[in-house]
Amino acid sequence: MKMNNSSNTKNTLLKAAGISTLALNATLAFSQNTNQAKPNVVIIFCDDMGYNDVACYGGKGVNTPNIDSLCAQGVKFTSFYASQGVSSASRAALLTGCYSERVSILGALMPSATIGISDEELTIPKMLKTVGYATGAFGKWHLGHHKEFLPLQRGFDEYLGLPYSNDMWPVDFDGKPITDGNKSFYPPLKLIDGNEPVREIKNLDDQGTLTTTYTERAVQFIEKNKNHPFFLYFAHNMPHVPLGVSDKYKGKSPIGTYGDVVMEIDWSVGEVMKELKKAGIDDNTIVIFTSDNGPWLSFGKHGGSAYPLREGKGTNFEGGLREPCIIRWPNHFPRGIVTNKLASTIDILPTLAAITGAKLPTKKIDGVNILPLLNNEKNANPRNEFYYYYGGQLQGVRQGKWKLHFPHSYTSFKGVAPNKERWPAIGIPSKIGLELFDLEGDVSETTNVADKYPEIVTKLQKLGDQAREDLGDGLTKIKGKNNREPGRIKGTWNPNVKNLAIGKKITLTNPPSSTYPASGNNALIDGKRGTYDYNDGIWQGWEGDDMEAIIDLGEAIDITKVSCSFFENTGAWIYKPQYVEVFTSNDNLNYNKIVKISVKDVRNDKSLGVYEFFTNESKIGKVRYIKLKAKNIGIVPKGHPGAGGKAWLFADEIIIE
Ligand SMILES: [Ca+2]
Ligand SMILES: [Ca+2]
Repeated sequence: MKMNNSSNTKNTLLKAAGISTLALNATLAFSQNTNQAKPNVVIIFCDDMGYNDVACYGGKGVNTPNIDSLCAQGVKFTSFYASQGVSSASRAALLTGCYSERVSILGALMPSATIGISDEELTIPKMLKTVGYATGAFGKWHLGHHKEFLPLQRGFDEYLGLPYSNDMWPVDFDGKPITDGNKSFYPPLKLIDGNEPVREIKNLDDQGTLTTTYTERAVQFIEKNKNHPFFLYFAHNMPHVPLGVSDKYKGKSPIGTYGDVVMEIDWSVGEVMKELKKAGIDDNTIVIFTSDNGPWLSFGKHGGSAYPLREGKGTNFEGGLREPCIIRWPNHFPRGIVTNKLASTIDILPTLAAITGAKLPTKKIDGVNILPLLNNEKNANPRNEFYYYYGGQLQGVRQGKWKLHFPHSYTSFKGVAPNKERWPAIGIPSKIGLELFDLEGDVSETTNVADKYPEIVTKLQKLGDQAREDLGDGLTKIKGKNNREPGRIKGTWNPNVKNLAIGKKITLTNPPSSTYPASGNNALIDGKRGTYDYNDGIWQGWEGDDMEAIIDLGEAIDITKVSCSFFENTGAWIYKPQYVEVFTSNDNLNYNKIVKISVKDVRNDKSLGVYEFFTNESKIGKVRYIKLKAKNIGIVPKGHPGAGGKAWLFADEIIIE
């Protein structure tokens, strides 16, 4: 499709201005002072849908009459951004109104993840509950699969769905069970109702039931809550691979299974709209349709298209995160207008706050109220800047029509031929330098104009500096001042422990990996104990190496016990030590081994836990030096997708009593 070249942009703006006048004359524009009943809110959030995947955004070979009719009845955005080109980060941002870096949910959380969205964050459902909304989430969650992070614990009254992506299952791309390779280590994929698993998704036929199952529950939720305001968060697992479609749409699209799946999503949109009409509430329901990130191009025909945008999912080119977005609220927002002004999923929370009168989070957020845009107010431009983050790296900034990439690596799929049906192709490792693009004239990011506009480059670099100071940047190794902690599974232990070694001297024979240094030298004897998240900045990690620590208590003192805890999360390549030895000495030369604790069989049991190794003498005696050695298993054992690679050993804290 052609869009956003200069003449089209002009047409768009002219058209928008015309409708704006009409809307204002008819006093239909919505303001916060309305006395009407609070509107219901429906967010339909697709997974990996590209910019070019529905008919009203130029998609070919897909018949999407229901989505197109939302377009005709609402506001269509052509510069709307998911906050980041990857699932968990994108979802965290949508539900908190923050850049993902602020709430520290990055990338796609794997089945081995032990974090989730923090309970300290005011999510959209929690916010809307404060003003009387019923809340339901149906579909993909991906903000922490452990019970304490599931939707019911984060503001939703009801939930049915998959806890993460539909490809996180022990099944091969062809739908057959897998016994080796990456996915063999994933636990069975379970559909969760409330907090309980109810059904296993075992094969491609099961995948084909998801869209229908979610739609039925969404429709029931509307039926049940039609008499008071509700928030329906309908997050499809489709069209993320492995594609699954029911018989209703199998073979219906000339472009193949991907088209069938999109058509089934369109059917689902139609069912939701039908139910809203039937309940007589469609006029007072805000419907938002968008997606979490761009198309997964490595899957060829099984991924979507972001045409004419460059690249797709996992990158910070426009194809990675610029999404179709339609927002419809009849009699309030104008019909059938198109805006090319910037907006993002992070703007939805503050906009809903403005509409419903709910109080904004007290913590800092990044979203802005885009009601002026939705009301088509003259010259409205509530968001003029956007930061392109990915996994903690600030890879670019946009201001107005200008986009500056900071030098970074990415994987390109330009010109990469698709692999066989359902199997991913391998992309090309690529790099981009400091490059400036004019997104109005060159939406495909083809021509770097940095040399031509040095003053724009300088201006955008300054914006980048502000973002780095606030949220950090892995590319320039700047730590942000205002990143907040994710939710973590708390240990059953006290995070602050008494330890005779606090303030004493510790020497490590092998330094920990530079990726997991924790707080530095004294991390193992600082009185603080790690959570169930090895990434919490408290655990020290050794890759392939053993841990050996010598603690000097300064003088010989009476001690009764030495212990040390180790983290195990084999899905993340972290194993218990093979054995732990404890020695004591009074001269730092002659050591007396007091115990060797061996683990019979360190295996790939997919376990997650913290294991405490301790001496069991009732009294050790007067000693000055304590040496503790933990033997890394070294190599990841057979049967693990990482077999043969270096195993990790994570330790904290060495407690002397
Ligand atoms: Ca996604
Ligand atoms: Ca510690």
